[in-house]
Amino acid sequence: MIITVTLNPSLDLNVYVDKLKKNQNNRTKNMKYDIGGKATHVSLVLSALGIENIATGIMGGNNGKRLVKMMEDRGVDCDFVFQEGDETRVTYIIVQEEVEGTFMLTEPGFSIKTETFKKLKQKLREIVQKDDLIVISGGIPPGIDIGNYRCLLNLIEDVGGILVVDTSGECLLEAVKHKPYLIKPNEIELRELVGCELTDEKLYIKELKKLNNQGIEIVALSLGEKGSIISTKNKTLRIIPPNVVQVNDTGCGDIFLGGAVSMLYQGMNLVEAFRFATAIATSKVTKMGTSEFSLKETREYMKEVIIYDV
Ligand code: TA6
Repeated sequence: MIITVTLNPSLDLNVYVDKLKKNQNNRTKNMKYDIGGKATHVSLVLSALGIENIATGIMGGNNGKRLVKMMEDRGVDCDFVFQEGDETRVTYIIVQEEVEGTFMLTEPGFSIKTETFKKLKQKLREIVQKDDLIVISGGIPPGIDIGNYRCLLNLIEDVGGILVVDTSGECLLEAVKHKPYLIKPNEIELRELVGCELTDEKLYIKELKKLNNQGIEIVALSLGEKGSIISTKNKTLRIIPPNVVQVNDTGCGDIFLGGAVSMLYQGMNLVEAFRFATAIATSKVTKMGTSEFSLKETREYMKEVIIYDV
């Protein structure tokens, strides 16, 4: 079983404009609510592929109910802890139709009560079985500190869960200490983790190998539209995605992780798992929303993904 944990989910509101103009009235062309990413997106990919999974984490209010309904409508088995009296946050993504690139405005999210966090830990104790893959993505909301985060990772390990972590900053620094099976930093997150400027891919690879030698089986460094570098102790892959028009890049990293986890869980080798991951993220970037992708397009894009050993 795969369980995805999103501590600070978001209801995404995509706002479409021609091109943002400063100090002017930017009339929107369309607005569309979508499922906010992080581990929720991993569940969307798993469910689209018919792979059994449970999406959990902490939600609140009507936004939370709306988000759960949107996920259930896409076949995800949701089992979130709801905190009464608070609303799951909304993230605003401004999508410019005339130029590539988006602007994302995120709220911190509501403060998690001690009781709520206890309920989440209890839920994980109940549902996590030995050798389950536990995908925990995103940052920690107010009310949860790094000590709580450490406690959560320890709990997952104590019940025999295998960690997949996609996070940043102090959470990533903490997660690395738990030797997760897979982490997926981007360039900024890796630089922050190692605490130095990395000017070329050779330096990236050196740092990825250090992380492998610290016990992290797979490090997938996402390089956005430039692709990714996938590193294990005895293999380094450089992956180049197909060249497509980017409509909305938000959520690509999460869908990429969903693709990789789906394939690795089914026993695919590293090359094929990340070929699929790259192809599904490519499909996603061509879509207007933050959680959309097409498996049919993914199968086509897989033929165009370039992968070579470094
Ligand atoms: O990674 C994409 C995404 O999950 C968006 O869907 C949006 O919800 C945003 O990131 C939230 O970012 P944050 O880092 O605040 O959790």
